[in-house]
Amino acid sequence: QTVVSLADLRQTVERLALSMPVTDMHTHLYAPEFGEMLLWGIDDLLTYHYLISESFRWSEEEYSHFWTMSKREQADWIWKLLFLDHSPVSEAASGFITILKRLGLDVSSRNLDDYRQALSKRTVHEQVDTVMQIAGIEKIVMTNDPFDPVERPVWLSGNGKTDSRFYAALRVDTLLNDWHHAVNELQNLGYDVQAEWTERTREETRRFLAEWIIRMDALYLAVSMPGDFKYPADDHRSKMIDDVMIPVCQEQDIPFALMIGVRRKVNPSLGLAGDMSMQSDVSAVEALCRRYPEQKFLITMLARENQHELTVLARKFRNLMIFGCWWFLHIESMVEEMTRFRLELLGTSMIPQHSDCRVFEQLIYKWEHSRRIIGNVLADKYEKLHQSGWNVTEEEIKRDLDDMLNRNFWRFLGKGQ
Ligand code: RAT
Ligand code: ZN
Repeated sequence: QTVVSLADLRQTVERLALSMPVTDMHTHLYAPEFGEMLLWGIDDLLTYHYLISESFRWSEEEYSHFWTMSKREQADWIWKLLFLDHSPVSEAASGFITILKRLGLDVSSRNLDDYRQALSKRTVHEQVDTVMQIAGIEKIVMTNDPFDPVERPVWLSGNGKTDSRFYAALRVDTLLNDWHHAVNELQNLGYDVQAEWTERTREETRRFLAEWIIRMDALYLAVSMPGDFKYPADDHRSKMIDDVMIPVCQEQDIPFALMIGVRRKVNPSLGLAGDMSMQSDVSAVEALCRRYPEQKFLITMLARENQHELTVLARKFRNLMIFGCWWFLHIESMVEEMTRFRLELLGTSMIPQHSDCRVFEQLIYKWEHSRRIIGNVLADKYEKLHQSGWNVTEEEIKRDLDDMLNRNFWRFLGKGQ
């Protein structure tokens, strides 16, 4: 095992950061078995909700008219506004260009129909294989909701688990954030629940979760929370967490993932693109970690202002794993800033990124952009060590990257290979 010389250090770290296999621990992607739920191709890429909100900044178009357009028309509209009339310098727009380039399309032609045609020759299976290979993604964790009428039958028919590259995460937003609706859904699925928090309701909600965790082989429970999420509090969320989520997670031996700091629908006319970020109360996570030391929590927050405090909290609780640069933080400047202070506060004992992809080819740009930054920040740290006489080997660089891009997640789950 030879040490990497200072001259080769940065290049070696970059090469490995760009190529080490990744476990993408939170996405909105689906295995091909999920049919239309798996979005891919040019028109889905251009109608990504991140690009929709950026486009409206350049247009007087009625929101309602946009939503009556076909997907192809929406894509044409976005392409013109964000790529032809202005330069695609934003993270999401430049990401689309990275995708075109890596797929081997002629970026300089700016010919959207050529791109469409090139991709339409591919089958979904070919595209999934190609993209995973280009992006170096080995394992993908989906976002799975038993209340979704399109998704549910795939699980009930046993087809949800056929592709071993894809894993499930059971999303529990409705149970925590819209109990009224959840009661209806649970009743329709045959669970004996009612709006009041009775013992029978608690039991049946636990039974529902346990059955679906087992059916999906879910790796963790997940929820997104508004910034004003408080814990403990005298409210539905705290009762649901204490009486249902935690007991079920403990029994099934899986973590609970909380993504905190979203303010939904600040502009409802924008649909999915109309959500905003807000500051959160880190002490809610602190209280959970202290109260349930045996329970693992995967946590990410949406406000930049919360990141440092949350990272410090991870120094205090080993049952807390921070992950990803979520949503509006998934831009190069924030990834750089966050990765740097996370490394400085926690070393490599964190999960620096997840993709949150909704459209399959996005794996290419989201990971390429982040891998480059992670590699660069890490290289700075190794160079500094080198100056003090601490030399790393290529094996050690691989180990460190493997921890951050892959193994920390599995180890935290208790499934470290
Ligand atoms: O990043 C996104 O695409 C958001 O719309 C959300 O889906 C968020 O990531 C979430 O999981 O709630
Ligand atoms: Zn998400």
